[in-house]
Amino acid sequence: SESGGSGSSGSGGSDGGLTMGFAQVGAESGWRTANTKSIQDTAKSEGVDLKFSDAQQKQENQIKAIRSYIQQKVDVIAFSPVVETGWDTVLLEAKRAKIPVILTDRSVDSKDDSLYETFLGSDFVQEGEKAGDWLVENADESDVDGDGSIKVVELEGTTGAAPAIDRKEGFGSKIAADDSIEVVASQTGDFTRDGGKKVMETFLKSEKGIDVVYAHNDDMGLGAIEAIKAAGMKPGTDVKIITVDAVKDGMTALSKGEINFIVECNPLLGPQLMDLAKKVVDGEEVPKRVVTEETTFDQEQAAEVLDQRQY
Ligand code: GZL
Repeated sequence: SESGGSGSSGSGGSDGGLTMGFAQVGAESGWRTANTKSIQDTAKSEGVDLKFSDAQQKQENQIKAIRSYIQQKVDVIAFSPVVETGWDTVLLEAKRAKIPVILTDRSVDSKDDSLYETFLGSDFVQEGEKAGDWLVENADESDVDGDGSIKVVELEGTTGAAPAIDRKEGFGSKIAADDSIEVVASQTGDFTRDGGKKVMETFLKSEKGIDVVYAHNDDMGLGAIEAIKAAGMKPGTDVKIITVDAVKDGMTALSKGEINFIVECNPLLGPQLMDLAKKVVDGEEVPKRVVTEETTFDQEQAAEVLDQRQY
């Protein structure tokens, strides 16, 4: 669906500001909702004429939206690629139309980095490493059934998405330090709560002695909690849970001890995105890569900051 942007097309929006076409992934998670809000709120406060589309997690819809922005001759295109591959053709069309492109949140695997001006987003490999480090450091308490081995089930993000690929890589590289830790099952829950619940239900049937759940985002972790409770187990106690994002619902579960550790992934990219867009449209140099600031939370830290969280 496409919305917003009553401004004129071409250089300079309706009020002389710039016109941006933004092709969003979808509305699959609390993180995505917060990310969309940050972009839309900042566009409004910065006088950016924003044309916005939601691709319902389908690459073909994002490509369609980017093509429509090219037709409308927007000043700049920004998007979060739902998967890493398959973007070169449409990005080449934008380049030929002389419309600069900014990648936000997720990146593309294109060899030709002249197809975009800059990539603003988190370091997902590092997020996975932080999750793996925590498990290695807390291995003793994570061997819940005390059988000497730590059996992990992994709820992966959208297949082919940069955060799913990189969070898996980062986590795996760190737990390799302790051979008592083993990922016994791993499957995509597509970053949604329902997906996480369904996959966890199958894991609880197929795997005996699960000690830890590593979910690539809070929403799948919250879905897993529903399945764990339905199986008569206490999440955070009978099964340790590690997630990524630190959205409100995840932090609430963490403060209650139903999740044990959360790696933050900052969705509030609006201000940096609009700043980069203005620089790019004005022909100013921008760094090829801008990494977002973010941290980690244990139960006590979550309880401390919960009421100040913006998302
Ligand atoms: C990460 C972002 C991911 C979030 C999920 O930057 O792409 O997509 O971790 C969201 O919650 O669905």
